[in-house]
Amino acid sequence: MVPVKPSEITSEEVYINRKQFMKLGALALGATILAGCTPGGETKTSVPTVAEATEQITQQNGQTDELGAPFTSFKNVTNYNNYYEFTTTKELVASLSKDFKTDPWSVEVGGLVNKPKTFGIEDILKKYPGEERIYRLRCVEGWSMVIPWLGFPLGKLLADVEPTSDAKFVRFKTLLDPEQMPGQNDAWFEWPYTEGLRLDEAMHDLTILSTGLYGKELLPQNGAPLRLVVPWKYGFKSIKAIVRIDLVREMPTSLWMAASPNEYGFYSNVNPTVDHQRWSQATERRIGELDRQKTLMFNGYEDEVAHLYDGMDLKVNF
Ligand SMILES: Nc1nc2c(c(=O)[nH]1)N[C@H]1C(S)=C(S)[C@@H](COP(=O)(O)O)O[C@H]1N2
Ligand SMILES: [Mo]
Repeated sequence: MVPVKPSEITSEEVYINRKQFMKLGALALGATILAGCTPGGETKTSVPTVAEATEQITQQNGQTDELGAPFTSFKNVTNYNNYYEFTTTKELVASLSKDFKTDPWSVEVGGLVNKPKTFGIEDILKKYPGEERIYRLRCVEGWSMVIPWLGFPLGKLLADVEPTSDAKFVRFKTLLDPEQMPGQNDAWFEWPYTEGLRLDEAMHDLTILSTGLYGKELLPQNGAPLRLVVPWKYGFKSIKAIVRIDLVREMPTSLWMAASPNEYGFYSNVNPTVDHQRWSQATERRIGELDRQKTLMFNGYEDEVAHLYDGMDLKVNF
């Protein structure tokens, strides 16, 4: 990964990828889009008008990830979201979360550590300057984005609280506030949203706490003011609006493991050879594009992270 300085990003720059420009023609001829549609999966996407498709493409800024894939437009990154605390309708998260209060905000870091600490969000921003990380985000539902995050390695913050030798896992929790987050009245899920990583996964340099994207502060829909990003795992591991981080001895149970243990394992590494019980994970649709593409092992970060799972059966530890 070669991080790009925020100052080098010019999201206003107009860029029309030739291949996509040709596809606009196909759209104009009335071609249809086949979106994955699964219960609890990706919502059906209607065919965009030519004007909408043109807008999507011109909002991309010509920059790409290290594999040559263009950034997903700011508009799509901030208007197509999963955030069950607000709604399960991706297109409505932005409007329903717009007044979510992120200031004041504090994050308690504790459990099996020598130096537990409660951080104000302003302490975090000051102590851990953001760096640019361009990562692919692959949702378990079969869609993906390329997002220029701002953030810092989680490992830096964890080192500062000094995990004890008993600490084996890290557990994260989202704010519990049903008044602001009406989705938390849905008794189907065990709120607050909870996620976990093994300590070595949490300490890996690719694992970041994000405070922004596209060179700007995070918006509520993307998990403001602080969210996790673990690019080689399915998107649901990247928990939003974090208020607690605990170092623990036992493997934490995530919200998704509790909701459907046969479908969502603890590891949830992106793996095209291990299908979801209800759909294939072999391919994905990049938001803003029409065709599906092959899903890469560990979401394309195999060289960096495969060693973490040496000797493990990834079909069992899914
Ligand atoms: N607290 C919380 N975090 C969450 C979710 C959620 O519903 N609640 N959804 C997850 C899922 S399924 C995905 S794909 C990503 C989406 O992040 P984005 O909306 O910023 O693209 O957030 C993850 N983090
Ligand atoms: Mo997701």
